[in-house]
Amino acid sequence: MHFQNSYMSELMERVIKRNPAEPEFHQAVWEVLQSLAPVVTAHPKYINEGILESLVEPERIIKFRVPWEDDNGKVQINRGFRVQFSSAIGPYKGGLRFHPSVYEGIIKFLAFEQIFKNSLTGLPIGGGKGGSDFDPKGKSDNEVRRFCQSFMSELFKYIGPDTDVPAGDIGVGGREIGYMFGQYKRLSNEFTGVLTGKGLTYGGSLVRTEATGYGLCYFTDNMLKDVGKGFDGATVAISGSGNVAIYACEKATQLGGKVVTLSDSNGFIYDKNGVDLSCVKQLKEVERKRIREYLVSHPHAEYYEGCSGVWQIPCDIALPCATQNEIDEASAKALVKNGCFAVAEGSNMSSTPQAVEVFQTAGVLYAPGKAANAGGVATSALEMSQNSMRYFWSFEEVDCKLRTIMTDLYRNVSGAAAEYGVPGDFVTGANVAGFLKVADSMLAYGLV
Ligand code: NDP
Ligand code: 2IT
Repeated sequence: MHFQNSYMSELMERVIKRNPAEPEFHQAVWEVLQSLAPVVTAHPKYINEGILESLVEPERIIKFRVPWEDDNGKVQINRGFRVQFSSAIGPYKGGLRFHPSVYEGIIKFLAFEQIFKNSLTGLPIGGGKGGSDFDPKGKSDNEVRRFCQSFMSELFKYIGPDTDVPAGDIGVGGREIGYMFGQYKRLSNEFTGVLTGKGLTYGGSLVRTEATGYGLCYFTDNMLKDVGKGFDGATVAISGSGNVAIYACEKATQLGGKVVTLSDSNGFIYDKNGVDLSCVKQLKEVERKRIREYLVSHPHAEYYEGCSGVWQIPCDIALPCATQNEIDEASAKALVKNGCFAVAEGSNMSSTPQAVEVFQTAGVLYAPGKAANAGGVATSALEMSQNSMRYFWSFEEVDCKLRTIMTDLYRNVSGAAAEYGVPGDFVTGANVAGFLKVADSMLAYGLV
């Protein structure tokens, strides 16, 4: 983690010291600070007013015990978190992740990235994230319900439609949001848009389910068009087989691409004929089975154990949609060697810093998650708008707004990269454009 700028270097050291043993958070902060050096050099006010020191310190961290009873009557204890990182431009907004790997450092990195992502959407939403080390895998519906109700019994004290609006992320989909919304409504005696990703019968928005994956493809399509390319006829490798991966696969296919891979934490499938998405939806959304089961009805496809092998499959476009740091340097080199010309991140911080360097050095179009996957949270903000208006837009209306948001976002990011002398560097573009709106709001408030 080297910096040209000594102020940035000292700030990074301070972040590492004050947040020990949180490598994902350090990585996320480092990536932003190294992009911002030219901005603070041109505008010393951000340093003089302490904006960067404020920005790396969450406004509030909530950490709590979540007791629940399993189907055998045994008491289980998990940890719950909500990191309310920045409310500079709107209520804290960001998903909840339920996964055994969750600890404070993961939630902090996600909440930090969310500040810039949410700013890039152009909508009035601040940055937050939460979750638990609860593992929904293998749990019965009743166990998931008891966990979600207990989680919300504590979290409800700290959130609200104008304060903090959580949503889904890994391990949190429609079922979990339903249980949590029901519990919030009971405890607060209010029917408000306190969560997004709600079911369509109780205040959810059309397109929210599809939004992250669709938005990822809209962003990628804009990025490709700028260099005279497109999805049409391209071979696409996608990792993951959850919410983001499924709808990225759907839209990439609609745009003329052929998606040949999907994965889960056990392994990946390779279907050279193009993935049969209706089968994957049935397996993953309805039956909650493993991706290897795809071969039962598609025996011509191949299945390999382990996740990282998915990046060895030759492709033109790679869309990582599983989890952080899923593309390391070796995987990045394999992608480049096999002729991949574009990587756009559906997952947050999909690539290690070494992998990003490989892509940028090789001239691969590379879009970081905080820009490319912003369609999910943007549509959450549209859900909030509809809830505030007590109104409901059609699928076409929301999809059209999402498409416009992703096109504007791409232009904004690409314009900021060009303005700061690094055209095509979407990491710098996203960090700079996301930062300026938040930082200028903080300046307006005075001491923050
Ligand atoms: P889901 O829980 O629906 O799906 C997650 C997928 O990724 C599953 O296939 C899962 O496999 C796999 N996965 C999760 N953790 C790991 C791991 N440690 N190693 C390998 N594979 C793993 O989550 P989403 O699709 O919602 O989220 C995917 C990514 O997209 C995350 O990084 C999330 O932060 C990001 N994102 C999500 C948004 C949303 O709206 N949902 C918005 C923007 C970004 P398995 O089933 O085996 O665990
Ligand atoms: O990472 C993300 O942007 C999300 N998980 C979605 C957040 C949201 O509030 O919709």
